[in-house]
Amino acid sequence: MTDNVQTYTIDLIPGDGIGIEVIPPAVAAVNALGDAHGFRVNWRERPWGSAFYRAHHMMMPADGLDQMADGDGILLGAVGDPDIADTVTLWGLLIPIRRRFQQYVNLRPSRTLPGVRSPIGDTAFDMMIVRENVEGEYSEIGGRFNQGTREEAAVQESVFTRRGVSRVARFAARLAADRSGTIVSATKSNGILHTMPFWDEIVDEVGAEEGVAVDKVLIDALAARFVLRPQSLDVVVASNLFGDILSDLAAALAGSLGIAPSANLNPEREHPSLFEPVHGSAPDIAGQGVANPVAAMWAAAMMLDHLGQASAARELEAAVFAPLAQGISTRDLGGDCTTEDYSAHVLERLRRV
Ligand code: GGG
Repeated sequence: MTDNVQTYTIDLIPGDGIGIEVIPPAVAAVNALGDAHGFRVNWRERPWGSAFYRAHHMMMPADGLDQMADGDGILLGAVGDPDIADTVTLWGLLIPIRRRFQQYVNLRPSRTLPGVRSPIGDTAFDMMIVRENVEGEYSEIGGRFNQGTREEAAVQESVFTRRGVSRVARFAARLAADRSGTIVSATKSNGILHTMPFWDEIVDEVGAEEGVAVDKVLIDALAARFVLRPQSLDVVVASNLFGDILSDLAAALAGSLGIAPSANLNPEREHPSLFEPVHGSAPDIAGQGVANPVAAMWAAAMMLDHLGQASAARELEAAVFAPLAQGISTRDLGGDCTTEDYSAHVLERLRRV
């Protein structure tokens, strides 16, 4: 028998380390919201990652991407294992997903939250980092030469295309048009001779077309500005590598990497988008049950927004942040909650709404 309940198919990849610990509470929260808001999620469990690699010498099945192509989204925990090269784990799972599904925007919100102490004191900020996600410095072009000799060398090429830069800049500009009207663009066009001046030119063109101001800032000065004046930042657009670094910095300034979510978006919705905490597998705390579930739950809220369930997303955000405001937190934020304790507080709030 079929019913008319809106059903979403989501591929679930807990992955490695603390990913396996923070994804179940995110799923429980989405299921609870589905009951209240009249939607359902068909979770397709994908036990892919480093354990799969040990058994099969690959991070996911050869047809793994095909298996997910008809889904409405992907929720991922973390990728990385201390005994397997990061190049194998990342390039065997997360990066192929981002590329095949043209998830060219990696949207990383970062803001100070009530109850969370920032290492820079009381300065409140609220920014959106728009990271280019499928090209740039993350490239397969290059190689190692003359290995084992005194002439040993490594070459790594960056790839910036007009299409790639303009589409991510346009996403950032349209986001800024609804916010401060300015995009801050991370560059290094004084030292990087070809790609960064190209990036600057295109971001300027797109900014003018979209009617927003463009503030180009050298990445070194921008890193300092993140620490000294984060409140002066709203929408930041950056290349793959710069965006990755800046978003970890922003998360640390907001209080912890454990609270930073991200959405790997295919804005045209031709392919599934992927939602994940910014943090990795954290092998130093994996298996102890102390990981912070906030980032994974917030990422699930971003997924609900993308699916068109905005009111459920707002409810989830409110429930995830509320315990923090009452001084309830996990170890990374100075509290004593386990992952399970903190998740129970969130789920209790969702039940009360
Ligand atoms: N939560 C996803 C994860 O495990 N990320 C690990 C990582 O190193 N990502 C690198 C990247 O986003 O480029």
